[in-house]
Amino acid sequence: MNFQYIPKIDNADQILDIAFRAGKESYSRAKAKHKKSDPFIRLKNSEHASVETVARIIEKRITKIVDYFPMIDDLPDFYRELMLNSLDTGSLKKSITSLKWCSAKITELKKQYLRQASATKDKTLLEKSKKGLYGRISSIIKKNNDNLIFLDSARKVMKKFPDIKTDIPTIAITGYPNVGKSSLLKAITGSDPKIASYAFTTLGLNTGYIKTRKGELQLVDAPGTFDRDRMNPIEMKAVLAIKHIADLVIFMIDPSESCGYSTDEQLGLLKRLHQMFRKDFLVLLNKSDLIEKQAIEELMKEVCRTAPVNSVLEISTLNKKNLRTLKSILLKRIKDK
Ligand SMILES: Nc1nc2c(ncn2[C@@H]2O[C@H](COP(=O)(O)OP(=O)(O)OP(=O)(O)O)[C@@H](O)[C@H]2O)c(=O)[nH]1
Ligand SMILES: [Mg+2]
Repeated sequence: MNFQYIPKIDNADQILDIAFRAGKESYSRAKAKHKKSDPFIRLKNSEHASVETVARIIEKRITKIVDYFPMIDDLPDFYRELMLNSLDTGSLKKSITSLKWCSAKITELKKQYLRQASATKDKTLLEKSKKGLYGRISSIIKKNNDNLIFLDSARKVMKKFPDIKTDIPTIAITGYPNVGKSSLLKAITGSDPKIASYAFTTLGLNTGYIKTRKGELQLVDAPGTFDRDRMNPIEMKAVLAIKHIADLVIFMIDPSESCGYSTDEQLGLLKRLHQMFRKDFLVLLNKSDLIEKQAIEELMKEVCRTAPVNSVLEISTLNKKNLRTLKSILLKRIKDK
């Protein structure tokens, strides 16, 4: 799902300004069109055109805003929990309801005006009731200014939601910073995440896809150390992705410790994540190009003592060691689910 393209939401003054300006233009156009008509009919037609335009523009703008915000209860679990954790969803629902009411009210007032205007033969009354209508429209929209401002701030939060598919087989790649998670994503999916020799390079959830016979396999680079008391917004998104979307979790270890974390620390995180998520885990010992075979074998035994994971594989994203094997393991493990 993608929330990245919700357009900016105007405030009350901006909406009114656009609507009334367009109303004025419609008025002038209608006046020019009915140049030869009786002056009262000409006025009536011009006023009608103006009112229709003002109401149409406001109704259209509000419908667009309302349509962009999804019904929270209809969202997939991942996005629903993400919304609940990152937004005041009560205020969101209230703002949307209020805007819907506001649009319906403006439609009703417009119809009321047009009925009265069609019936009248009094020029002063015609002009007075249009003035009254525009006054009420302004006041209704201005009363909703806080809702419009709130929705625009919600839009900015939602823009940062990751674009993840929630209905295809998915693998989450976890592990300490700098162990090579993004390098793996790039090597096996061809996506192009940022890779660097310092920790916390990935500041969002990168995704990559592998084509399979039945469709696609999604890989999500889920960065973070997942310290319960100090989780940042990216880690929170990663936790939700692992919890709600991942069918399999890859835990990546850097046995060379060039990532800046000892193997003991990394095994500690593996244990914690395994207990936290209770999912199917596959452990990868990356950067095998930097370490002796014997050290790798010892670490494999250590991994199995730490957590009952289903398989451990040594790889190197640098020289592509075992990446083909890994791909076929992933496809098989996902097929079995
Ligand atoms: N020697 C060697 N270096 C590797 C290997 N895989 C990744 N690296 C290097 O390790 C560093 C970190 O790689 P990233 O892919 O950015 O690591 P990450 O786990 O995504 O890091 P964060 O985004 O900070 O969590 C980079 O300098 C990579 O070039 C490997 O197999 N061998
Ligand atoms: Mg990364």
